[in-house]
Parts: sequence; structure tokens; C-alpha cells
Amino acid sequence: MKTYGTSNIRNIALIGAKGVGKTSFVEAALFSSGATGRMGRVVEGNSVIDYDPIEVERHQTIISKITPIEWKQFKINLLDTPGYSDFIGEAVGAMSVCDVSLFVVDASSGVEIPAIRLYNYMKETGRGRAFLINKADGEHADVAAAVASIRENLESSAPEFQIAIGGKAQFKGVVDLLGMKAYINEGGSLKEADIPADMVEEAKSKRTVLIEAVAENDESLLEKYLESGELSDEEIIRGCAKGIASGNLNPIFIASGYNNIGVDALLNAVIKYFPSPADMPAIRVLDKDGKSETDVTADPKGPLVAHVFKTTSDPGIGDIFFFRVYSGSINAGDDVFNVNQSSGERLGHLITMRGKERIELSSVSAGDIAAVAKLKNTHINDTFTSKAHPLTARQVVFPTPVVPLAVVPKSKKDQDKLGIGLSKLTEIDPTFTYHVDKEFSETIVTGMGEVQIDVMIKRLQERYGVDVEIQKPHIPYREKITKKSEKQGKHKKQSGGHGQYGDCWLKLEPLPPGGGFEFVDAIVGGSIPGKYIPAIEKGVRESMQKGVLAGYPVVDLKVTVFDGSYHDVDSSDMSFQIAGSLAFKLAMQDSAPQLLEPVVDLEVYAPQENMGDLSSDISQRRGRVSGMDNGIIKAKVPMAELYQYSASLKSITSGAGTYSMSFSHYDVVPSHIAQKVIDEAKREKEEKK
Ligand SMILES: Nc1nc2c(ncn2[C@@H]2O[C@H](COP(=O)(O)OP(=O)(O)O)[C@@H](O)[C@H]2O)c(=O)[nH]1
Ligand SMILES: [Mg+2]
Repeated sequence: MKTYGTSNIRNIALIGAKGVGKTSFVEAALFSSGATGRMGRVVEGNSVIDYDPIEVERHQTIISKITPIEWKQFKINLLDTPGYSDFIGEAVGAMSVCDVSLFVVDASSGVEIPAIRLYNYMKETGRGRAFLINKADGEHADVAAAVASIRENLESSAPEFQIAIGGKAQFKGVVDLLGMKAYINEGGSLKEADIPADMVEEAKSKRTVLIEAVAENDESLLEKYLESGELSDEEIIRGCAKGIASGNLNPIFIASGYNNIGVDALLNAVIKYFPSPADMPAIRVLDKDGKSETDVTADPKGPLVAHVFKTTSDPGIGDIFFFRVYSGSINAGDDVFNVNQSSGERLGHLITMRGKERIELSSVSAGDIAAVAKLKNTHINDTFTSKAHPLTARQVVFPTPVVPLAVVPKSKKDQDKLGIGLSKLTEIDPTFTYHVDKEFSETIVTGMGEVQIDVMIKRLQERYGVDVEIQKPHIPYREKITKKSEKQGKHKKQSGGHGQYGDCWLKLEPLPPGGGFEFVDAIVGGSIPGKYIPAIEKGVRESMQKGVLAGYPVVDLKVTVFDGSYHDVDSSDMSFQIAGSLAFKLAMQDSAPQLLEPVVDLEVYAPQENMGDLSSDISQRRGRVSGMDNGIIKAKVPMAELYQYSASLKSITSGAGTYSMSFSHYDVVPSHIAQKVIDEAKREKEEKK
């Protein structure tokens, strides 16, 4: 593929709920541009874009992909993303590096509440935002209602850029309100025509709204418009690029990707009115010293700043690294400096992708997005720059994974390869992590939801030959005491020669939540020599790791050693450590211990009609709803009750709901449930014997 200059590049991410037709739109764009001879179909499993075997099997996008569309001397990089909430990390990565995100909604359903979370991420990126009302041919399509729902839920003054000609099965094209022309797709080809007579009035009045919105982005344009009531073509183009780049102008488009109607019109608008990388605001990067910041713009002659926002692993050539050039240019074969790893990399072959097909590039200009394979030491969020003038791009902040699951290797062989396989997978997906939990010696993977984790487990098996089983992870319960108690611990042994003697009195007191651990030495008069006090503390600290109720760590505790006795010959650190431990266990038993459980903040995004069912489901999980507003439920729920929550959310909302959660605090486990946990801990202990 030839090299495109900065002003002839457009970077657009397609964002939106699953099933609104994002991938089908990219297929249509590929076909329209002549890159494919036949339109791929997601439903038929022959999509060019959704080519991954898991995607073919599930009929849905799982990883984001870049597809360059060559359109009239321009290169439009379309980044298709998954809409399913488990894969939100892919969408966030793509929207963060594109100049404009196109938020796609289904003309039949309007904005789906769960997708608002995606839109909020779009806003946070500070890049341009536009809308596409897709599936305008749908049986229940209602473009006017979809426009209203965009304005009600997302952007109150988003202007219509187009109006639909015909609707539902009769949808055949769009009116371009800036050019005041109709574009009709018939028999697979696009025809420019006059606006149908019965639509002229509507077109005129909507055009006025649009021109006003365009003019508002530039003072001189606004002045001109207020004076003359019109703007020239060039002024409109300037106003659009500026308005969209700043995020203030959010135009609405209409199409039916599947039927290839409105696709050409949108691509034409993108090259004409959307900002090129050079129109985008400068981006802040870290300067050489790693502290001060400086701005770079999409200048092909500027210092090199290329940010790696995504990696994939290809069975054929290994890891592929996708990067966006923010400043400077790269030629194939260039040596660059990976500033985050402080190491050089040779970018031997520059490529872009079309589905699974790799296309060679000889060079990549500022503003473009490309990929490279066969690197030594590069990771997601690294920056390629020059050693002489190293600059670091800001990292993409990916959502934090929330769903923990335990993975158990099926055999010794799987155990040995588990760590390597998992660390490879965490490389390609920053919303998937793993760690070994020391408390329970189990490997925990954490992801955005069970579907994503399922996909990862499948990849682990297919790519790295590691077989594992998924299990409910142990819940990190804690124990605490609720009242004061004083007990003596005495360790005495006389077995010939040297004996053992340690004796101490401990007072246990509860501390407020989050109080941690305090140890106080209140010995007066030398009943225990000072040198043995650390040994007593050590004995207490060790015993605290396994509380007397169910063997969980004890928290929020103050321990005072206030009396005891010793023996000149037989006392030792070891004897006092044992005495401390004995006294602690006796006192804890007498201090009305309670079990604590982790509670999380849960935020659920779901369609309005599911709110009732969702909140009663939360109550059944012992959760407390603290707020319910416009499709968002906030609640505090015990972690132990959220195992497989995503499956249940999916079934209640028919797949439309999404959620996030984060640790909130520890709370007392109700006694009937505590008893079950204690019995279970006893049973596990017995089994281990
Ligand atoms: N009627 C109609 N169906 C469409 C259109 N675009 C996509 N679809 C169908 O909607 C489903 C989801 O499409 P897909 O492109 O995978 O959606 P994505 O999840 O947003 O990528 C598929 O069954 C498509 O055939 C469209 O414009 N009109
Ligand atoms: Mg898709």
C-alpha cells in the first residue's frame, strides 16, 4: 500500500453495543472501496474482519482490528471494536488512538443504556465524537426516535448531518445537508440526485441547525454567519474539522451497513469534513527528563513519537505491535528507541492489516496507524522515539479487571506451562491479569467478565497447550474480635538438661475497622526481660495469620503484654514465642470473634425495564442498592455472592447489561452464613490432613 501524507489520513474508531452492525459497516466500506470483491458477512461466518476462529464460532467481534480503506486519495483507518462489555478494553484502546470515534446505534433501539459506559470512555479520551444510526433498513427502524435518544442520553445538541430517504425496507439513501444533495444507493451503486421534492423543506430547516452548530466553533465563522446568513464551502469544512476535533460538534449520520446504503456518503463526509491528524489538538508527551511535559503535533518532520496501543499474537509471525505515529515518520528498517524499556528496536517490516491479510508499507507518516512484528522487547503502552530526543506518549488507561476466577491445571505438565501461557495472554490484553494467591496457593486470573475469561482459557489451551479448569476462587475472609479479653500463655518443658520456659499475659482489644495491628509492651518491674518481648510479638503475629474461627487472618487488633514470668536458664526466644502464641489463641477464643467478608461497590448499567429484576437479584445476593438512576444501579454486595454474576446479568438483560466493581470494605458475615464458611474451612482442613 502506498504511503499517505498526514492530511490525507483519517482515523475512525467504531464504538457501540454488540450487534449494532459495526463490523458489517467495515465490510461494506471494504467492498465499496474495491478492496474485496464480495461483502463478508458476520452471520455467515465469512467476515473478512471477524476472522478469528473464536469470532467465527461466536458471530461476534472479540478483538479490535484496524482496516485501512483507500478512498479517493485518502486512507481511512477504520478501527472496528467489540461491543460486548467483557471486551471493553479493546474498545478503549482503539478510541484512545483515533481522532474521531463513531458511536454506532441501532435505528430500531436507539441508544442502549449499557453502551453509555462506552460513550463515557469516549468523552474521557478527549477526542472527536460522531454518531452513526445504522440498520436504517430494519423492520422496526425509527431514525427520528434514534436521533431523539442520542440527544436525550448522550449529546443534547448533536446535529443531524444527513436525513434518511425512505425508511425500514424502503430505506434507500441519505440527503447530505451540507452539499444539499441526495445520495441514493440502488443496485449496488451510488447515485447523486436532487433532494426529493417532499423533503426539501425539512432539509432546509435542518441545514440551518447544522450550519449554526458548525459556525459556533469559530468566532470568525460565527460573525460571518450572523452577518450574511451563509458560509462558504471552505468555511464549512474548516468549521467542521475544528468542531469535530475539539469534541464540540457531534454530527449524526445514517446508514445500513449490511445493505451498503449510506456507507459511501459517510466515507465521503469523513474525508471532506472530519479532522485529519494535523487538525487535532497537540498531544502532551513527557519530555526527555521524564518529568516535564511538552506538546507534539502530527508533523512528519517533527521528533518521533509513536505509541504502541495494542499487541496481538499471530500463530504465523508471533507478536504484532500496533502503533500510532503522533509525530515524525518511520521508514521500514528504521532503528528506533523504545523509551519505556530503554532499548533499541529495529522496525524491519511495517505492515497494516486487512482481516488476517498483512499488507506491507514502506513508510508511515505522522498521524498514521500501522503495525510491526518481530520485536525484541516491546509491550503495550510503550513509545518508540529517538534516542537523541526521547519523548514518552501518555499511556492509555485501560479499565480495571473485576472478575476473579481460580484456574487449576489439569496435570503436572499443565502446571509447568501455566505461568508462561498466562503471562503471554496478559501481554495482549491489559484487562486480563493473573497472580498466585499466597493465602490459598491458587492461581487467580482476573478479567472483565466470564466470557472474556472463557475466551482466554480457550486461547491458553489452543496456543500454549495448557489445560485448566475454572473454579470459584477462595474468598479472602478476615477475622476480628469484638470484646476485650486477658489470658495467660505458659510454655514449660523439662526434658533432661536444658528446659524451656516462657510465660506471658496478653490483653486483646478490638480496634476500629481499618485499625490494623498494634502491639504494646506494658511490662513493668521486669516480670519479662525486654529482650523476650519481640519473640512474644512474633508469636502473636504468626498466630494472627490463622484466626481461631476459620483460619483467616485477624485484623483490627490491639495486643498488650502486661505480665508474665521467666526462668534464668530455661527461658529463650523460642519459649516466649510459643507462650505468646498460646496466650493469643486462648484470648481470641474468649473475645467473641467474628468473621468479616469483602464487600464490593457494584455498578450495573442496564435497560430501564430490567431495573426491578436486577435490584431484587442484588437483594437476593445480600446486596444493598444505594442508588438507581437512568439505567444505572449502584449497590454494595458481598464478594462471595458475585460468583458468576455476569452470567446472571446477561440472562436478566438478554445480554444488554454491563457492570463494574471495585473493593469497598470488609463487613461482618451474618452468623448463619458465617457458620457455613467455618464448617467449610474445617472440612478443607480435614481433607488436607
Ligand atoms: N438489517 C440490518 N442488519 C444488519 C445491519 N448491519 C448488521 N446487521 C446484522 O446485525 C448483526 C450484527 O452485526 P455485526 O456487524 O456483527 O455487529 P457488531 O457487533 O456491531 O459488529 C448481524 O447479524 C448482521 O447481519 C444493517 O445495516 N441492517
Ligand atoms: Mg463486530
